[in-house]
Amino acid sequence: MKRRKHRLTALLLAVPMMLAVCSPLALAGDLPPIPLTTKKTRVAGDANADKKVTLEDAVAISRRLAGGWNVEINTDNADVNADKKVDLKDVVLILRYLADGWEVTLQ
Ligand SMILES: [Ca+2]
Ligand SMILES: [Ca+2]
Repeated sequence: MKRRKHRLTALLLAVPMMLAVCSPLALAGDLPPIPLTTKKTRVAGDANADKKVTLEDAVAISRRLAGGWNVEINTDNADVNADKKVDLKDVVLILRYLADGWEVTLQ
């Protein structure tokens, strides 16, 4: 039952993210520039550098990966599994982190 709840939560998080990624209204120029981080200011998962880890971060990374949007991300923050690359694994980890209950630690 608990596992089903987590899957439902992840699905509920994924649907608006995909809509945001695919929306024709979500064009370049709608996001502010992303500041660089230092080790002191790094927040794992905070791809848009607003000091919070939210669905917007997963959307920003997804847009960047999809191409076609002029989206800047903070790659240090976005690489949440510390494998030196930003890819869909990082997006999934952020979504699982936000869904809670997956015991995900963002690195
Ligand atoms: Ca953020
Ligand atoms: Ca990564």
